[in-house]
Amino acid sequence: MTEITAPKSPVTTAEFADGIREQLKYGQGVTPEQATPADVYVASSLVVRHYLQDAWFKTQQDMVNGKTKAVGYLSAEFLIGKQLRNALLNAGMLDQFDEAVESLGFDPQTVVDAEYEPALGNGGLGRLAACYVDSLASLGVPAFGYGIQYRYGIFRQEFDSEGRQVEKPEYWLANEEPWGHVDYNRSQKVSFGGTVVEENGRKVWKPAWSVRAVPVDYMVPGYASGRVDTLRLWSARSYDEFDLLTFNKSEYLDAVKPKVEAENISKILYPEDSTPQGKRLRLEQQYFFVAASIQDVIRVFYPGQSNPDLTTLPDKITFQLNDTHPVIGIPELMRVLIDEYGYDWATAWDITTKTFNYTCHTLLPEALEVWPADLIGELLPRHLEIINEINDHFLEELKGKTRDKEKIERMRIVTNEENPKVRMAYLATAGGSHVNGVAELHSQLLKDVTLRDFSDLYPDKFTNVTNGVTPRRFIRLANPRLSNLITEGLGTDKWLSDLEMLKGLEPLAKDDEFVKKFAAVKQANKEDFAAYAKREYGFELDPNTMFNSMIKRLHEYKRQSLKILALIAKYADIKSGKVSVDDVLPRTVIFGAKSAPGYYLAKMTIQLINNVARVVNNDPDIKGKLHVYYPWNYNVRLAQHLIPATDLDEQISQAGKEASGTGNMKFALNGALTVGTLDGANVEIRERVGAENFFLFGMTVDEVDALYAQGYHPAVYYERDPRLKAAIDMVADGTFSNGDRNTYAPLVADWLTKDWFMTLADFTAYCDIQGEIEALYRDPLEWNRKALLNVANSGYFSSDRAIQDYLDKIWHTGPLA
Ligand code: 26Y
Repeated sequence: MTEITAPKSPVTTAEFADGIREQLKYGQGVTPEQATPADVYVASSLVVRHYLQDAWFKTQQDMVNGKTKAVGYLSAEFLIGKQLRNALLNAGMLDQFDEAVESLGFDPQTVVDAEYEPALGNGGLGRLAACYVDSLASLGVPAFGYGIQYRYGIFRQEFDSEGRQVEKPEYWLANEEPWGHVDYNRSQKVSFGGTVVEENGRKVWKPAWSVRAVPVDYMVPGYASGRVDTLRLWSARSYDEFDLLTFNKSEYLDAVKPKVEAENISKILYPEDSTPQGKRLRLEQQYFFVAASIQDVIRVFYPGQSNPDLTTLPDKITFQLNDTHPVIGIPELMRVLIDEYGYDWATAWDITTKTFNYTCHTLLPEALEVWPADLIGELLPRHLEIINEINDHFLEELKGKTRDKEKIERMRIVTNEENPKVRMAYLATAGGSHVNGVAELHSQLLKDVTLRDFSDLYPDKFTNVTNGVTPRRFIRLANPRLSNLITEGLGTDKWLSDLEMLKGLEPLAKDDEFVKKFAAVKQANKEDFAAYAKREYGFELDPNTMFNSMIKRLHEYKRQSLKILALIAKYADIKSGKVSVDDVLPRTVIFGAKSAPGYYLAKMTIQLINNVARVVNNDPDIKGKLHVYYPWNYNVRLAQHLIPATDLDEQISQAGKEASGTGNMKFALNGALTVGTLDGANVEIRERVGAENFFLFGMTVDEVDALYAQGYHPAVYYERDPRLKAAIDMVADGTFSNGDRNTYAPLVADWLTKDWFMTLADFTAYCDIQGEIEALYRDPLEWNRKALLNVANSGYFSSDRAIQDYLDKIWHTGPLA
């Protein structure tokens, strides 16, 4: 079926079919005749696991017995997406699966569709973690992803009749889930609360309650590497199924309460992706998975040893902290080393700082986690003591490095105030070997602004690792047509494990015949997406229009409002006759975005987009030239369908706010052109694909800073550009709210008086570049030539390269021998 030579398959089609039959019989308890696609999905998944089992064992054995340091990627989120096809691809069984399933009378796509997507992440950070475990396994590096198996993932988004976001629980585990192997026998105990007492001159933590952390193991098969790493997601269970004493008094509900409370810990993924809410449960989650993971590592690497030599821990594993969420692991490892294994402070600190590294994913100061010391003291009293001691030692160390007392004060890990707070980013920086940002610009700003004092005194700690995405899921699986064309163009499929090989396509951009083939791929993908959107959402997309997508979390800094205002301006121009509808380039604008449930302006923006869609799509004056669609519940699956079908991608955040972006990389790799600001990884994408193949607009970081400093007055821009005025007036006058002028009043007021992310200041530049974009699009050969050059020059943005950078710069380890 596919022309790609996948990795050598460990199984024949006949064996695969036999395996499915056997699983159906003994696992599902149905005959092939009785089986539904969902049954065949479960059975097929178990067959894949079966064939991966030996490689999984061997990877673990080689890891424990060998000398190669492993990687422990600690992350509160792993947005892994559907597993079956990805595992089939990486293990080399795609064709065997297709043929086996067909031989049993089923349609492979229907079977694959029966999988429910695990949505265990909010957005970029969670998806990045998933790409990274894929690359670690593909490079043959021994690794664990450690996180939480949330019972409810990110909410399922719906829109009500007014176009407002409605959040529904995402109970993804409602049906049998064949990928996660629940391993009760490797459970860990995690404790909370209580007090610290001194016994024989030693501190002893007497916790008040404990939960059982049960590991759920997901295999992470590497692409063509023969290695299978582990994603170990912890699930919280109660130790006391029933409190019998209470139960005897027949207070049934009280008796089950402890169970409910314990299990609450892994119940739900917090849907915030920016401002840390000071939620006790979130801290419980963070400690829960990190404490379980640290114990697990000691179990795995020092099996059966009651008195292990933990000074060797930094040679066994390096922990990467995915943002501040797992940073409580630093005091936890200190506690384990000192209290449980009797190491002195200095030795424990040496081990700890050698073991941890920290990746920062933000520049928004409000997104850096800060915990009230009181709360930590209540939940983790011993940890608070240790954090205070770390702070004391750290301040001492600083005195030896600088005489600047104010600087030392600013660098406190625990603030000096009536209700002290613990700054987790500072704790991570002090308690680890390396700190990295996720794109060049971001890492620079981290050093110059966010963690400036730290980079002054510890310049060697700071480095950059630009993000990357896995080409297996985001090119090969998402875009098989383009994959085949790339393989044809390069004469090999090796690019799937060495993405810089895409460079070999560059000369083909001069070959009109090849460019036409490339254009045909895009066209076919657009037709596929139109069919998908019809089936899934009831939308009627015209694949003969430009597909222009903006998919990402809904945030003011990402500036979906800039996109929608420009669109409204265009609509207003047509309505007022300033622009003849016949001259308008047909364009279909597609949004995908969830908002944090409590984020008022973001939710109002969603409502506005939906209502602009309703009005514009139904206005006969527009003659179908402009269409707006907002498929609800944007997730990995929708991304995999939409990205390959997109002509123009929007990366229009305010300069200096988007740490990196990873969607931008996926789009460039799938041959979309980008309209974007000089922000995050856009900068590097533009450098690589060439300025002439990227639509740049808007203020730079320096210009943004200067404008803030000078005093920003958005109303000036409203008065200055009639297009902007017309657009905002149209929102204000009720055009998109059935005449009700109140509906969007808070949004309009924010634009005109605050506009913190300077949407209005960048509006004119954004509208002006549309002319350039449209002129190019009217020349399909030139457009596609540039799109092809984007593909050819984006190989750098593979997560394999990113992981190799982590290996070289931070982890200092590599593949298993
Ligand atoms: C603490 C809690 C509220 C929280 C939860 C999730 C805070 C942040 C997040 C998620 C952040 C996130 O997804 N950041 C994104 O990380 C990507 C991967 O590095 C970047 O590409 C992207 O620019 C950044 O916004």
